[in-house]
Amino acid sequence: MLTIYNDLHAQHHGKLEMFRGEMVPCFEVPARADYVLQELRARRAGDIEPPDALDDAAIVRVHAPRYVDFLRGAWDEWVALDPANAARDAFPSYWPIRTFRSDVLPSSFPARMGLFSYDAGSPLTSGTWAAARQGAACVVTAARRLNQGRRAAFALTRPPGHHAGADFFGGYCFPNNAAIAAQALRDAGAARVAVLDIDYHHGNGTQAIFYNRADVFFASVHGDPHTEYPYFLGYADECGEGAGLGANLNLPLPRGTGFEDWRAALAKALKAIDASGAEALVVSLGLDTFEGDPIAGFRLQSADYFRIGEDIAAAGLPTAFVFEGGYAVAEVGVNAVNVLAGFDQRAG
Ligand code: OKP
Ligand code: ZN
Repeated sequence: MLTIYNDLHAQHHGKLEMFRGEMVPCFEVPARADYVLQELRARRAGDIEPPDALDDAAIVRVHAPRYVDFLRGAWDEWVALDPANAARDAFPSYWPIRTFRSDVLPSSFPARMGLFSYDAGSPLTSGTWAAARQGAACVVTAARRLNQGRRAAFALTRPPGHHAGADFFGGYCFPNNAAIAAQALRDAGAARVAVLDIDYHHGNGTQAIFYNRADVFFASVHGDPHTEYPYFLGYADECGEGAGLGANLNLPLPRGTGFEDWRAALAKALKAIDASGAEALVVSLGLDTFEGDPIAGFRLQSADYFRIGEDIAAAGLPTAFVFEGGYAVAEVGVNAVNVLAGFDQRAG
C-alpha cells in the first residue's frame, strides 16, 4: 500500500493533558507515528512518500474560515499573552455552553480558545498548526492518488482528526483529516463517498460535518457513549437530518466487546456503505480497539487486524486510510500495518 507520510507530525508534541483534575503525560505522542513508519519499512509494505504541497483551500472546504484563522495564529497569540507561555502548551479554560453566544468572536485569546474547543485534554503546541496542516496535505494527496487510479492509500499523520468539527478542536484533533479527505474525493468527482470510522471513540466531528448531507455517508463502530468519550454524541438513534437523513449510522458497543461481536458490527457498517452507493471510501483507522490500549475498552488482538483489512477490501471501493487513535504505542505499528496487509492481500 502506498503511504503518504506526514514528515512534520512531530512538530505537534503535547507534553501534558488534563485528566481528572491533574495534568498527566499525553497519550497522543509522536512515537505513535514513528512506530507505524518503522513497521511499514520493516515489512516493506509499499512506497512511502511525502504529501504534495497544499494551500488551505482544502481545509476551508469543511472548516469555518474563522476557525482556520484561529488555528493558524493560536500559538503566537498564546505566547503574546505571556512570554513564559512559550514553555507550556495552550489549553482552554472557558467554554460558551448553552445560553452563551457563539456568534461573537471575542478579542480575548483565552475566550476564543474556549469558543473553538470542547475539552481540556487537547494541548495546542508550538508546531500544532504546521503538523496539522501537513496532515491535511497528506489526506488530500491520498485522495488524489485514488483519483489517479490507485486502489488504496494510507495517510500516516498525527494529530488525529475525527473529533474536530467544522469550527472546534477536541479529543486531540484540530483539522478533521477524514472529512477533508472525503470532501476532496467529492470535489474530484465522486458523486457519493462513505466514511467508515473504526476508532474506539465515536467520530463526533466527522458525523457533525456531514450530518445534513446525503453525499457523504458516515458509519461508525465505537464504544457506547453512555460510558465512553466523547459522551455527548455517537448514539444509535442519530441517523442524519434533512437531506442527510439515513446517511449516518452509529453502532455503539459496550466496553469490553471482543472481536467476534465487533466484526459483526463492522459487517453491518459495510453493508450500509454498500447500499449507500458510495464510489469511494475513507477509513478513520483508529487502533485503540486493541486489548492493550491504555485509554479504551475493546479487546481486539493483533491478528484480528488482518481480518479487518480483508473485510474492508471486500467492499471493493477505492479506499483512503487515515490514521487516527491507538495509544498502545509499542503495538500500534504492528496493528496498523496488519490492517493494511490484510487489505492488500484481499484486494490483490
Ligand atoms: C482520540 B481518538 C484520557 C481521556 C480521554 C480523550 C480521548 C481522545 C481520543 N485520559 N481523552 O479518538 O483516539
Ligand atoms: Zn480513539
